[in-house]
Amino acid sequence: MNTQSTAITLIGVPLEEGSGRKGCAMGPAALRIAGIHETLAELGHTVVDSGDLRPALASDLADRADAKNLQIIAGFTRDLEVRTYDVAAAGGFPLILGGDHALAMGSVSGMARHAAEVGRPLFVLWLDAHADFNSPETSPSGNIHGMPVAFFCGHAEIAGILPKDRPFVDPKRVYQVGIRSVDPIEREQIAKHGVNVFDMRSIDEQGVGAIMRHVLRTVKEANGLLHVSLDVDFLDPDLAPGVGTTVPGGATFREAHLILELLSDSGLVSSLDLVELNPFLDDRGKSARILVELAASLFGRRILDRPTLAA
Ligand code: B3U
Ligand code: MN
Ligand code: MN
Repeated sequence: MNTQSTAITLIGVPLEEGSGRKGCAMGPAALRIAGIHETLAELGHTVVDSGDLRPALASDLADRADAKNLQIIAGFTRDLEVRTYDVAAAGGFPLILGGDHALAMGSVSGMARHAAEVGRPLFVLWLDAHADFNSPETSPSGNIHGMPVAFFCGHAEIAGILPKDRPFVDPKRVYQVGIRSVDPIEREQIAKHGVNVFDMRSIDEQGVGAIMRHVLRTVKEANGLLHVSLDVDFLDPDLAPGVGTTVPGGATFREAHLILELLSDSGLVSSLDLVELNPFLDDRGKSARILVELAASLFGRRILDRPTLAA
């Protein structure tokens, strides 16, 4: 990916109803103001901005207290699943501008449908302070942005959002990095289902280089596709304050860049979510700008040219 030109389609998802507070709906606008389109185009890629999703309410579903704003979120999920699938099936790279993390129910499900169609396994790299593996039964908040991983793995039963026959992601192909806030039942669930978790302690002990080389080797050996979902709260709050659920002790600027650079070198990444940016809580666009810088690292920006390190 670092040398070749990629056909990137930006998909704006102004969703905030999954997060329990307002502000993430301004995320796509802030990422555009921070120059996401221009930055990636300057790196030599073909970038098309397909605008923001404006889905209809899923009025066939009943709203419920244990999965808040279900009609709104299901509408976004359905539209984003189709949009993501269409871009990937046409050979493009879907880059989702969030929006809260509930949107990953749509983007990852769309990529899972594409992966199944081309006969390759889908892997997911979840860069987040949270495991997002709750279900309506286990969630302490009812906020759907804490449920997308369990949803796309088929373990959060929120019936009727997507067709019953959709493909699920195997939780053993989900790699979570940066985790430092997990609810008690969630902890049991991720262990039970075999999600691969590299918490902050793993990062401190092993370093992100070793972790990423392990993940990338696994994806490569399986000839997999890799979807990356980057939650702003993966980063340390000093670096990126523009998020509703800051958790101290997050990834540093250099750790985050190294991850994106190694992903870029691998050429394995098929799709990306940038999520949970809340411009209302940000400090003069700082967090939006960092997300754009990280996307630039994924799409080939380098301090210096260097030979690709063997995995
Ligand atoms: N695990 C908690 C909190 C949370 C999850 N994701 C975020 N916050 N951003 C929950 O409500 O599920
Ligand atoms: Mn998240
Ligand atoms: Mn999070």
